[in-house]
Amino acid sequence: MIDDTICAVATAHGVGGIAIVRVSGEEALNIALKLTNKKSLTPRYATLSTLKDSNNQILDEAIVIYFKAPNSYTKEDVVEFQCHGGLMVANLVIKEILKLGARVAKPGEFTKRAFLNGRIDLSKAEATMSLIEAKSEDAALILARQLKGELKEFVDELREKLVEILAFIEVNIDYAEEDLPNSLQDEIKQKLSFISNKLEKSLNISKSRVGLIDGFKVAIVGKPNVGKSSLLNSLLSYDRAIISKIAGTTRDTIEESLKIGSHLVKIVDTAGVRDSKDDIEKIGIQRSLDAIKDAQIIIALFDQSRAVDDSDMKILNILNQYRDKKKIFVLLNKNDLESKFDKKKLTNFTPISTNTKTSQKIVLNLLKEYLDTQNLDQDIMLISQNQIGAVQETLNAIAEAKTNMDENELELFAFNINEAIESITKITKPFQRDEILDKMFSNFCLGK
Ligand SMILES: Nc1nc2c(ncn2[C@@H]2O[C@H](COP(=O)(O)OP(=O)(O)OP(=O)(O)O)[C@@H](O)[C@H]2O)c(=O)[nH]1
Ligand SMILES: [Mg+2]
Repeated sequence: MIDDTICAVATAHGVGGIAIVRVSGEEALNIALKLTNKKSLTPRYATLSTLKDSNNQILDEAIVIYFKAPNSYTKEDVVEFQCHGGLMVANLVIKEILKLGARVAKPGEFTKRAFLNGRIDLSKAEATMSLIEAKSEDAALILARQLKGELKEFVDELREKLVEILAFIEVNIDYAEEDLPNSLQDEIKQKLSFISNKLEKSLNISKSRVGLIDGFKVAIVGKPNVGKSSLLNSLLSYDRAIISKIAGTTRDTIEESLKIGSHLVKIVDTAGVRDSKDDIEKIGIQRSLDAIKDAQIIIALFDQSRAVDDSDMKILNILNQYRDKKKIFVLLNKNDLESKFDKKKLTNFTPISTNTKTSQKIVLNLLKEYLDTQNLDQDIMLISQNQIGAVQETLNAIAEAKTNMDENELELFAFNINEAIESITKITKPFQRDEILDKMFSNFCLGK
């Protein structure tokens, strides 16, 4: 039972026009009445009011709004004070509220209460948290859809199907003398495949599109001196990386963020990949390989003014290794110089001819075109490790259930389906211990 009253500044902690102080709990209204010196506050009405402390000292002129339980963010009585901006005034008001019996809220505690009081499910709570930190329009749009309950509906629908299967099988465990007829087994297995296909699809989409939320990683790779850093600089429109004609100039990966249309990308310039005996260069090259592994998009550069060599072939091997897993763009750079490069070596890829002067526009267009196709509205995205883990567990339980069905182990089958139901429910209503919830909600920001 939650019986204490919490308060916090709910707006960003910086300079701004207004600062909102939020109070939630049984004492919220009482505290507001004392601060405003009023007898009552009409729910959902904005009232301009002078806030005074117990010594009748004026703290601020504020807009006060009372949200009567259960029609509030937390389902408790909530009062919000829109104070004049800057933290000084808000802190004075908070100090007085503390004297009147509230305590300072922990990060995410308002949202935690909303969850515990059953106003939102966990998928919405997680979306709220991420939305606060959303860095791109893509992310904001996906999260807004989760806030509307899209993921919850998806989970509820699949959960219901699992519950039906469980109910059916439990009846049959009790009554069936013999094994389940094959036709029934097939029907159940089909239903399970329908569920696991849907889950697998959303898992794969979420993996391939993590970039929509966190920003896509784009790695610029190639052997030394092909013009990788020159490309980074032209994409960023400023001289971020050192460029020189000495091969091996970039020693460490350089990562910078860039907005392309509604998308956020992190561009990583890497050390040129070649066989090297230099210890530091070797570390740099290992980092280049790690960056390639991490990225969803690879821009591979080749220098067409030089003949293909072993280092180019090394890069080509790496590209072939990731061909099905990542989006790869191949650029034949330095096309302002005479060509000595044998294009036939680049089988499997369609190289685009560039030089430092033309590549900015070409690459930005390629990236934008590709990223625009990634934000498909109809797909259900998973946005957190909690959600991805829950779907993975559900899939494992369903796979085991199918095996047990094949072996006619109906008791075990029922056990697996139960597990699947519990796992998928973790996305919306986890039956987890307090400390796990505490950990999740403490990632929230203060006042939310
Ligand atoms: N002619 C010509 N020169 C270029 C072009 N792009 C880059 N260069 C030159 O090539 C040299 C190497 O460029 P960088 O951008 O430092 O190459 P890099 O791939 O980052 O090299 P490392 O950091 O050593 O791996 C510099 O002298 C650039 O001015 C191009 O399109 N045409
Ligand atoms: Mg470089």
